[in-house]
Amino acid sequence: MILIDGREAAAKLKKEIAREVAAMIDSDMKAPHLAAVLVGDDPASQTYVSSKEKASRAVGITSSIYRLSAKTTEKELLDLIDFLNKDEEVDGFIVQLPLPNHINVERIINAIDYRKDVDGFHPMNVGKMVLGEPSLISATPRGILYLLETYKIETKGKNVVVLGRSNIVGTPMSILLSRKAPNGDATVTLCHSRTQNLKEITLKADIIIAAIGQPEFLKGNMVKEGAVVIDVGIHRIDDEKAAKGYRLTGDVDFKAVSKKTSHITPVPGGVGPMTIAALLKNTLLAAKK
Ligand code: L34
Repeated sequence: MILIDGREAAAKLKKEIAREVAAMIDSDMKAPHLAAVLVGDDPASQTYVSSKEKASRAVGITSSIYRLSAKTTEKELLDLIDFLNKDEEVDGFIVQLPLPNHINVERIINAIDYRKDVDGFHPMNVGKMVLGEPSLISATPRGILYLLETYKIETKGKNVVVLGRSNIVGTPMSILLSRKAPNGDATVTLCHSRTQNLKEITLKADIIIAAIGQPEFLKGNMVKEGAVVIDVGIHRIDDEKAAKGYRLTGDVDFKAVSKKTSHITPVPGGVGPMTIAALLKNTLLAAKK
């Protein structure tokens, strides 16, 4: 069993990004600038946004964070988006999800200038992605493609099962893997909460992408011998024995599933760091446009 090291793969990608940023600065361009908007005080979101800031700085990307209270109105958030759309200093920005319930996520995403939408969530980027046109691609699926490439995992002609149909991960992942492309050409089955006989389907998969949002959902008896498993889930489980009072687990029962896989991603240290590296890559692309 090969453990896919997301931290190592992310470090490699970040090194390439740092080189490109340095070259931009050498040719008298300004450094790319990524802004992040964080609404409320969800502890996990705070961790992810701080990691994004740290990673940006480490590769020479300028970073700024707009921290807003959980009581921020939709109008106030839309005004900030309008400001960031117009701010010539900012090449790309994200609005960290989830947002408080009183804010309509679609309306927020639609308000972002798609050229600055480094999350790749705007309908224009999603549409271009579906059509195979150059676009900003959602960071988590993009990061997973990098992981598969790095570990030379062939997708062409393989049976891939994607668990979960979210706009951010499951849906774009299923489209990207089925595209006519070097890291696509797979036969993809997208499974979700209404899927019947799930186990029969997952047992046929050469590659399983678990993005269903339920801790340890994928069990050992659902995976065939020699499969590749990518765990997108990240859950904080209360644990008195852990230093932080919680431990992290994914959507995969790692202990049982890893006994069967040829390759598997851990949580933490798998997909998470790649999401951040892919976001930096998108920021670089947005800055170069
Ligand atoms: N707008 N919202 C927007 N864009 C995104 O791309 C995200 N996502 C998801 C949640 N909301 C978002 C993230 O940033 C998930 N996500 C994310 C990013 C980084 C990590 C996990 C999720 C990460 O760094 N994970 C570490 C462990 C972090 C910890 O200690 O909690 C890991 O090794 O998996």
